[in-house]
Amino acid sequence: MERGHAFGLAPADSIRDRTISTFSRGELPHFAGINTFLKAPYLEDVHQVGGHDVAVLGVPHDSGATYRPGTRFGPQGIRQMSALYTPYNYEMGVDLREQITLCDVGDIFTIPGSNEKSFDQISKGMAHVFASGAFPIVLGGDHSIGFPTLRGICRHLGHHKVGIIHFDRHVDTQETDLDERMHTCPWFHATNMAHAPARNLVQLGIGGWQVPRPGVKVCRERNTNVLTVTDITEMGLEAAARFAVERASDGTDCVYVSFDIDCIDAGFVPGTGWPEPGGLLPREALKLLELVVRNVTVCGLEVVEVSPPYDVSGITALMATRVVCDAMAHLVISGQLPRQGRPSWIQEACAMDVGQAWR
Ligand SMILES: [Mn+2]
Repeated sequence: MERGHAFGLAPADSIRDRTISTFSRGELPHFAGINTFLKAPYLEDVHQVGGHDVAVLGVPHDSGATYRPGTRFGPQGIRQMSALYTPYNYEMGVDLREQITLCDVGDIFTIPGSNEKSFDQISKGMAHVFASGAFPIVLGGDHSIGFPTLRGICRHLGHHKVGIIHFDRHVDTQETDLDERMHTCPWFHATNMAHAPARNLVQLGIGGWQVPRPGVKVCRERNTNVLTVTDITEMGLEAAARFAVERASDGTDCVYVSFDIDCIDAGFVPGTGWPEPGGLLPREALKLLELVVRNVTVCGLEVVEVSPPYDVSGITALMATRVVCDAMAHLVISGQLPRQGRPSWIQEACAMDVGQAWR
């Protein structure tokens, strides 16, 4: 309140609730204000990012979309819908504002005409946030960004290894699509990096009529771990999560979670590039996320493929908000946040074998 009054003036005399300010400063009212994620402070100077437990960064890139674009508006769409949320979750007893320091560092400057230049920008930004010690949460963007985000992390892993838990209807493992590294391709290139072995890639929710055969071939050649929606529902969420945790953690030091919003049934997430019916129910996806995040050492999270131009009432962006907020709460409950010192797998020094060009 002091801050609200200092920066936004005390309210008009007729206002009985004297905690209100004249200019909206802080959370209330939810419909007012400048949208950062969850109304977190906007951090203009990215050199200061290491002073926070969590940094949200937008990656407004959709040049990797092979059909419906629009995910360049994903970060703004998610931020806008996140204004609907308070930092408090009744069921989990977590208050994110009280328990962690969160900032929004804004967006990466992506280059719409070039996936490769955008990838270099994304990797450089991700490496900066990751090396600072702040937990990175990425708002996509199409799924092509999965490769450069993880490449940024690998730059600072030293000799450590990272597993990937990938929620999606699509395998996203082919080398190229339409002659470029598109959103169907991130895990082919990510698992080419020595830090991210393909045997630790777990793919949850795969299925339907949009899984390209070139990608399936790569999954088989590299022995990735695929669970379809049918697998998950038949074995049960607990067993599916246990499988994911075991495979992703086996021989690795941390796990990157890549959540494609289209892993959820198209009826709940129409605002996405390749909607596919028959996906996970929201509560199934959220429960899987809980069982995963609480039981592995997570080094970063991305939520991708929210396309506001195709969205209805912002429900897809709202689902992404929910995924991000739930994940943060699970990180708090499992003791991963706030960070108790710097995790040993974050190395200040760059591993120079991971990309030379984007220094
Ligand atoms: Mn997908």
